[in-house]
Amino acid sequence: ATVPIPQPAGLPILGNILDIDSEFPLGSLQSFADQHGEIYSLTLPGRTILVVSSQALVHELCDEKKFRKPIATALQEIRNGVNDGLFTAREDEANWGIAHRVLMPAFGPASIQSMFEEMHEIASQLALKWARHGSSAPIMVTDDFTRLTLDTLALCTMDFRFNSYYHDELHPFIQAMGDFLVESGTRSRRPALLASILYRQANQKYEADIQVLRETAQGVLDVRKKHPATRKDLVSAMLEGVDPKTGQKLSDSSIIDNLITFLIAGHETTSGLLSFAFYQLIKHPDAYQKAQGEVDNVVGKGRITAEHIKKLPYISAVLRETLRLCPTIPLFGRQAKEDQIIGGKYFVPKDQVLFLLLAKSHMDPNVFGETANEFVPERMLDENFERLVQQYPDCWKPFGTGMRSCIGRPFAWQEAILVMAMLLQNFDYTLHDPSYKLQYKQTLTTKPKDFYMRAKLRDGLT
Ligand code: MNH
Repeated sequence: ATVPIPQPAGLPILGNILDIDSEFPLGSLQSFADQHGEIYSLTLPGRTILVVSSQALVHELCDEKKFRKPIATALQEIRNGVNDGLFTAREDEANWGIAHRVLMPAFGPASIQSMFEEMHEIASQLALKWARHGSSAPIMVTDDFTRLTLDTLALCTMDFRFNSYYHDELHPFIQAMGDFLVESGTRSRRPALLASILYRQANQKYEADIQVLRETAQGVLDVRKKHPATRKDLVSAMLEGVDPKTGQKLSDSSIIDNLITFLIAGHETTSGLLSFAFYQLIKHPDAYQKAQGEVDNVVGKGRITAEHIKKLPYISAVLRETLRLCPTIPLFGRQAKEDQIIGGKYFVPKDQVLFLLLAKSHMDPNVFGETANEFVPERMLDENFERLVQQYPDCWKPFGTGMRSCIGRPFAWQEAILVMAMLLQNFDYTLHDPSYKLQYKQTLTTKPKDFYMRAKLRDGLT
């Protein structure tokens, strides 16, 4: 027998839409979970979604035989700019498989390691900036890390320099991408009927932004076609790669879709991770000492090299624990392939969309015990982490699941460890405003809001 799925009371027609904070929807989803438990249903204009927030239910939904990635809400709108690129392709679209098989090797270990020097270069630009600004200047953490992650991604994968640290204004591409993402989110919450009449100006700006994105990507592609592969990177893989299964290559428009996709998917997430990691370390002096001590022991005062990256387990644990408490993609979707019963008692019809609320399941007390809400990097040290995910599968899912999980994970990991190590090696950090309380800013991803810190050089720069 099945039991009804709890639902917060709402209004006729509008359903629960007014109960959801449009600035910070995540906060509303979390408080519904506090009130209604591991699963609840939300009624929005035109559709109903289910939200799950326990490790046990998340684990069931990660079953690839029973559930797939849905393309709904904001992802559906992002298709206006990038079509069936890797992130936004539907399961049945052939271009996903072609791009996935062609691009996987570009994210293999050897390939990622070959990007180390260019990652190091951009990280050094940031360190230089902080050194020059001096120890009392407020650092807008998320802004500086967004410049870092975008410049790193574009340089390493496309041989393209945004040079974000050398301009006050962000590159037009970056501006257009930001506006495009925000508008995609907004559009997904607007009633469709009114959209084309009432929002003409917004729609024109949206189209113009998409134009900027596609023309910039086209420019990257043109340069490479004129000067064929002087180096092996993502763009060369896109141009030369042949899909072993179909024998097909990526079309030019598919290359453009995917170049923009990588720039979108590959920067805010890592930038948010680094920002939250610094917040957590500043707030937890013990962990801070251990992380900095590890860098001092392993790297010392010399230059960080690719070999050091695997020898910094505590830094790794800090990053894992940060993504547990502050997953920068705080929820992702699943869709039922058939009628199902989950949790032994909840009926889920075919095609139903469900959200996995990581920002809740990552703190499941059944898994993480009394310290579920606390920052304890030790639990994420390799041995403990392995044991945890074996005993409670899918209890840590910041990179998504199954065949649609993050292709950029090894890239993000190497970059994040390098940046943490270099910045801890060279500076000491404090909050700019000692009374700062963590708040979230939510776009497609989440990051800390209004978080400023200060960086004081320890010795000279290395
Ligand atoms: Mn990433 C998919 C999280 C860094 C490129 N990424 C996903 C998903 C999550 C995710 C979650 C699955 C979303 C879904 O199911 O709808 N990604 C992250 C996090 C970081 C990250 C938390 C950093 C920390 N991602 C990166 C980087 C790149 C990248 C860096 C590029 C170099 N991610 C992608 C792409 C996909 C993806 C591309 C889509 C993969 C697919 O569907 O085949």
